[in-house]
Amino acid sequence: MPKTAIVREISDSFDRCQLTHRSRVPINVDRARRQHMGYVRALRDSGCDIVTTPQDPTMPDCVFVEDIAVVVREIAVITRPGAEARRSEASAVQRAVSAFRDIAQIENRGTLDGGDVLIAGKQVFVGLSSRTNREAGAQLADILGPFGYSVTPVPISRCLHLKSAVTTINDATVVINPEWVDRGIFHRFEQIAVDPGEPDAANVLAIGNSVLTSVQYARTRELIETAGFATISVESSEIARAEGGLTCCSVVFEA
Ligand code: CIR
Repeated sequence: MPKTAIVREISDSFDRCQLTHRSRVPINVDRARRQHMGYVRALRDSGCDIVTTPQDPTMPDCVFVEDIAVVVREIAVITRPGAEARRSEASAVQRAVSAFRDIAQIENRGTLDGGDVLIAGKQVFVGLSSRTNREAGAQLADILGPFGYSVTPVPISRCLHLKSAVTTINDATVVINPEWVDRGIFHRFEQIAVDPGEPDAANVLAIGNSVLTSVQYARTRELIETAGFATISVESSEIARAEGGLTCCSVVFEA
């Protein structure tokens, strides 16, 4: 099935991004842009059609489109990001997504970052984090329930988002950092635990038959390959300085 990936250019003000669990270090925006180009190339090589949205210099975090839209086969949900400064990112992403799906919205007083939404088949896990609240989880359940999805809340406190701690490789396999999320919640999945020296390595992006991993997490990549999955590694060190990972920079869905 052909896939579409919505991405957004890196903002001129990227070095003024939000940070929660990381300390601020200088970000080289040109290098971040080169890494982002490599990431987009990997998405294209994995079979995605790319839809690019221009950056906005007033929106430092606009590259992290994942937080703005949750897309399933039946509908797209435009979020209400937990960081107030990021709410203006929604309109451009909504325009891009509405070419593909009907749109629903998370409404005030719900706050939701797409980084907290992990979907495996019809099961949706929602991280209750510093960005995402129970109200938004309930709204998401109301929107997706009629399409047969069930929503499971997952407490998250040691990292930014649920998907900082766990991502799916397919509907039966997760990559997980058990220090950051209760692995019992994912008991029905095969679990590939990250190398303990690479806590951020659970954020991988599976597309078709490949798994995008970060160059800097070589030991976890090896564990994923040993489990039988082909990987493509991309540079994302500069993006990591903005507390972003691989899933954050795209919204991928079946066209
Ligand atoms: C933020 O704090 O909102 C951005 N600096 C990083 C967002 C990363 N997004 C994601 O993990 N889905």
